[in-house]
Amino acid sequence: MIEQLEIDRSVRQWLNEAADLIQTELKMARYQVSQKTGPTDLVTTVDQQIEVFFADKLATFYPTHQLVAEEDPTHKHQTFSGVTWILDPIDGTLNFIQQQADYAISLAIFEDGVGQLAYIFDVERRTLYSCKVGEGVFVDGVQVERRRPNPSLAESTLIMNFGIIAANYLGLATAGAQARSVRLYGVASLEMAAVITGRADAYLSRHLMPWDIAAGFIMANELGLKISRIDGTEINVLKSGSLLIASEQVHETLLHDFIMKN
Ligand code: 2AM
Ligand code: CA
Ligand code: CA
Ligand code: CA
Repeated sequence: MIEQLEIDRSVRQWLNEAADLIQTELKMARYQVSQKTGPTDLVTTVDQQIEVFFADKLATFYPTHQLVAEEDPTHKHQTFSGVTWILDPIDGTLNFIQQQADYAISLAIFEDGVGQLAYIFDVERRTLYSCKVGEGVFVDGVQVERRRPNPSLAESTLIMNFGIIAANYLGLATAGAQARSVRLYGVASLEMAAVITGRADAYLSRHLMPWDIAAGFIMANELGLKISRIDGTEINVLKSGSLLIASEQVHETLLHDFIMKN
């Protein structure tokens, strides 16, 4: 078994250092932006610096642990044996660049494929969502209730991507019109955190990567929330794909009354 307590202490310190680094770069406007696959797929020098920061920490303190992360092609380990850290150095890069808010560091630690530790750090708010498996999910040290409201669709707030809404993909925009409200933040980890803490009842996205979902996946399972692909199938965190995370009744309604019928 990994030393949960020791790793947790280190990670919390590193997240704070990383957040300081991000905010300093932002304040000094020192960072550069470049395109990856196209004009909406951007990376900044800060994304890369944060990934290097954690890669260096791992190499120094946990050299046998593997790193899976977004920006460096050498961080694309494909199996789950041993201890694997899954990192999104900045989730919500467009928000970081355009809004200087609503972006996060997302980090998950798996041992032989089993989630052990998870962190989503909302950098601008300095809000830390954290989970040691078996001990619950915490927001800045305050435990998230495991028992939660289980609202109907009509009483729910859904978070979904614009692509889903624009295409009425699988009837989900129709479902949104029947919900209480629809929101869209552009940062998958914090959108998952909204469902995890009960500020929203579902989040749906069509194309997410392992580092977008890994930390939220561990937290959702810890709380007994429903988490699957949009077609209801099981998630393999190391694979990219769609996401449907929701409280029980809304998950069921979206799946059976909309997704399966469209
Ligand atoms: P990123 O900022 O780390 O790239 C935006 O809706 C959310 O989806 C963000 O969390 C973003 O993560 C993620 N995402 C995953 N793949 C994406 C892609 N190809 N283009 C834009 N956002 C993507
Ligand atoms: Ca990206
Ligand atoms: Ca991301
Ligand atoms: Ca990212």
